[in-house]
Amino acid sequence: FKSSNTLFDRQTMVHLFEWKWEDVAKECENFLQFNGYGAVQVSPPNEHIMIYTNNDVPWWVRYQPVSYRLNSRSGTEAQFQNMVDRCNNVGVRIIVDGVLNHMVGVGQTSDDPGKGSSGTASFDGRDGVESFPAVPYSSSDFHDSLCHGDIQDSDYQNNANNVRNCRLSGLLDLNHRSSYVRSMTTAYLASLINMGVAGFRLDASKHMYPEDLQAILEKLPNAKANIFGANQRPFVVHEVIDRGGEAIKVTEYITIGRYTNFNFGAAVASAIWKQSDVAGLSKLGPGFGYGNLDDRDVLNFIDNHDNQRDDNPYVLTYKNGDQYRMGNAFMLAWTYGYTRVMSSFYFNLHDQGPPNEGSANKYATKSPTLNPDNTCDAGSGWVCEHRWPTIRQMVQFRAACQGRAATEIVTESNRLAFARESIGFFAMNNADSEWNRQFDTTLPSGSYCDQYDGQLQGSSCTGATIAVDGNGKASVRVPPRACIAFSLVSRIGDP
Ligand code: ARE
Ligand code: CA
Repeated sequence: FKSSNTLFDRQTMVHLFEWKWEDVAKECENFLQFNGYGAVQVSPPNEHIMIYTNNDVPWWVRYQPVSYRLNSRSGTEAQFQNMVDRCNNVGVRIIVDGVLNHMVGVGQTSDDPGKGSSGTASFDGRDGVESFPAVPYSSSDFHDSLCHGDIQDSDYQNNANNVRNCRLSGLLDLNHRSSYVRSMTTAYLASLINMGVAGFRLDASKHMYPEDLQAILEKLPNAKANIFGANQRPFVVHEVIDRGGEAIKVTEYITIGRYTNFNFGAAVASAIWKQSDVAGLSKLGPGFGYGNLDDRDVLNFIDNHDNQRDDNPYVLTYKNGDQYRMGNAFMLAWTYGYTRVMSSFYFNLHDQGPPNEGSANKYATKSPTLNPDNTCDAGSGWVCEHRWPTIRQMVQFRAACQGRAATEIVTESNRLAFARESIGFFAMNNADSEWNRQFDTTLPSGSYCDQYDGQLQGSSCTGATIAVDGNGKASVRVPPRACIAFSLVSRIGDP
């Protein structure tokens, strides 16, 4: 379950958070395939509750399944299949956010009564009723007999069983020890694999026993051979938040896939905020601080849709502007793990949903629109970090450097540079003065275009150019609090 199932030179995925299937399909065709992106993590495709409040639909309705029918705010089953096919056709894979731990919340408010018929399926999630006829699940499929209440904050440190058997913020907790629940969840994931998806981000894996997940995952078919080749297992990344001090540890999940490495974004943010030194990031990999396991165990990212919404986030987000660019550039230049770029919509409030078309159109999700420079129009409400010039260039840099070690590592106070063995060179200067120095780039002689603040357009460069001599040496000026990146794909004058 570890292999990303992407094309060899496309080693980055993007989370197109809350995008509609039709828009994802277009993005694969028009942008992702040309910029080194290998896969898209999509929002949960399952049918979910709908809550209308303050002229909005909160984003998190997607995490409250009412059935496994593929009918969601992002589109219908037919639109989902069309997206999977069109993305696969251009070599971009679809990773589904699978919500298996729970169904809906018990519901306490008039906005959210916990029952109804939001899409095609009726359901009643009220405590003790717990009926989901379109799966079907009934009250005996939930954990109430083991724990009839919510996970408490202290359980995270002290009580692994409560974290797994009690309700995550009021969400009805399925019992995956039951062979019936296992067969329903396996069938859901299997149907997605048979539609051509490459794998899963499994939501809230921490809240399910690894042995139960293993039993579910072992029964899955291989990824479709006509797309992925023979005998390929689906990719699985477990959402397990473990930054140390937890009763449940990421090590419990590494035999059944990768885990979401929340320690990575925390380390990068602290270095860029100068709480530590970016020179230390030259050790960011297996064994760096707590929770950074092997390359093949981790999915690394700067921020995700949850921690970007924290009050005072401990990670960089799009709201940090240039510092966010630096963090992503480092992640994409560095060798560690499989990487994920976050793509957001603008928000002020935690619950705020994606841009919508208002009451007349039942708050349907809006499509992003583009500026002439191929970034997203902020007026459409979408941030599209994955289209920021620096980030899209660095994803191409990563694609070009795939399989190449980081060598010629140079560190100074608040500074770090390294080569990616005869393919690329990256320098990060987090000091307040210019970093002016000769480096061994390992690159063939030639003139290169900076991919951090520029790009190659035909044979001209919109940013700084760097001359590499016959010995691979170059004098590089890295502006304060910025980076320089160049690679064979930004060599000027190449045919
Ligand atoms: C919503 C309302 C709640 C209401 C509930 C039920 O906000 O007030 O009680 O519905 O009616 C998302 C939102 C939730 C939302 C939920 C369902 O974030 O606000 O609840 O959808 O609609 C823990 C888990 C981790 C989880 C995070 C958020 O371990 O798995 O909390 N992350 C995933 C998704 C979320 C999603 C869910 C799970 C639920 O990425 O987007 O929730 O499907 C420590 C611990 C962590 C813990 C963290 C936060 O760091 O180590 O384990 O994460 O604190 O509590
Ligand atoms: Ca559980």
